[in-house]
Amino acid sequence: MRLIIVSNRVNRPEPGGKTASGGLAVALTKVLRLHGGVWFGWSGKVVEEPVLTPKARTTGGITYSTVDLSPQDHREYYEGFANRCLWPIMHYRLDLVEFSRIDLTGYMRVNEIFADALTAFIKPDDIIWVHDYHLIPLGEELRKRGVTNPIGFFNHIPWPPFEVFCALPGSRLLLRALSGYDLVGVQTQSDADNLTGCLIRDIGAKRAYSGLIMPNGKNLRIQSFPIGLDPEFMKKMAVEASSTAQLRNMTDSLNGQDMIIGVDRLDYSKGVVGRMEAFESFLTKNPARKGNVTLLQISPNSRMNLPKYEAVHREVNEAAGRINGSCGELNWVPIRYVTKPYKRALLSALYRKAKVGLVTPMRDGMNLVAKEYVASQNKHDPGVLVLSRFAGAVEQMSGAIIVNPYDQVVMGQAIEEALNMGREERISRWRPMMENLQHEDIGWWTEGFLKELKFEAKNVRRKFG
Ligand code: ADQ
Repeated sequence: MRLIIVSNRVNRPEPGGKTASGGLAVALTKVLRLHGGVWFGWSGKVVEEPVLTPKARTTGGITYSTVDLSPQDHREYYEGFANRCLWPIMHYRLDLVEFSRIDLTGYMRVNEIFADALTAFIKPDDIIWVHDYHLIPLGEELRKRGVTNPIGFFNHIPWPPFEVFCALPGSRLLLRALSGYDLVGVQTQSDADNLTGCLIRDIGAKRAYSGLIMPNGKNLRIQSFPIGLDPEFMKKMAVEASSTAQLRNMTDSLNGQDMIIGVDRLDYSKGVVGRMEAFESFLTKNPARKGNVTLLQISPNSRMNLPKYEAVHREVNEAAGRINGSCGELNWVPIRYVTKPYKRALLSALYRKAKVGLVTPMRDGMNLVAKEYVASQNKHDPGVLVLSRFAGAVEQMSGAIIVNPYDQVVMGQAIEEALNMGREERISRWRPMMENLQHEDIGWWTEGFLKELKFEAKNVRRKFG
């Protein structure tokens, strides 16, 4: 059985190419390395007259099959409906939603283009796994074209409750379209409950023993599958990269100071400004700490064509500048803020070096940085994870200090507690988190989803022939 992974963007490794700094790209690369198969989606190129037949290239057992987008498709589908409308609404930010019917039409059109391109090369034995909010209607479009293969969908970002999601004009269109899938996976139980609530209250789906019965009579199962990573690989990278010259230079520049780390794509959902202000609150309450601790915040720019992202970029720059100006000294800078993507090996060594991992999103589907930080630690002297109660990872990372990202004072106190925590307590908090990562790793996630998808698909075929 061949696996076809579909996502908006295909992360094809290019010699000397850029490091991917998105959770989905990192995770799907790993899935296909484990499994082999085809990865289909957008090439990342915008061209005036895109050819609709996918271009395919096979490397390392993975076939990368891509299509280009036209400027109009890119504007309406990707920047418009997906990122100006669905992304904020899924992160509970109704105030930031910019809905437009033209963008919704573009979103549906690109899903049709993807479905046409895919249908042409699907074989009877293929299993199809669609990823993320860009492609909610794709399953239904494939069904319209006669595809009867098992099709699963996984949403990497949160699913908000009825009161939020169903404020979206077009919510019913998207919810009904989910009946094209045999299985819908989300990150957490609360996402599963929210999506179920939307389906029942907005389009009248009914609860049944086997899941939900959609208005068209189709069965739909919704289940949480918290995404994992490869903790052993992360640990190995962290150990190896810790002895590189690059890391040594960085460590020398710290001059014995403790380091706190934050790593996020620059996005309003990640709570970077609040985190910097929490660090400021910590320094104000603990002036003796000035000069002997530093916050390293690594935030590569993302989606910079969108005004909201330009604004976050500005706000983070301003916060870093203001705090460095007011708390810094002639010979000490409190916040080191960099916007470059770094190689994963270097990131893992930086995580290992940091006494505290600050992961404080306002809302996040899972947050792989929290897991990467834990996996990179030295088991004899691990650092402390400070984690937002609104990151999906919180359901598995009970050894973290859990904080409310809207409360900078409490986050400041959490930084203090983390920096002062004794070795024994740090080990006893870290160990169960690492065991969980080892058990619920990326292989567990992939196999768990695919096993349930095959099971559901078989059930449906048995019932409906
Ligand atoms: P993201 O919003 O991209 O993912 P996250 O899960 O934290 O968020 O993943 C970010 C990834 O990018 C991590 O692997 C991190 O190491 C990497 N990264 C960040 N900054 C980097 C830098 N400067 N250089 C190199 N790499 C960098 C979405 C959802 C998440 C969900 C994932 C996976 O928003 O909630 O966890 O998908 O499902």
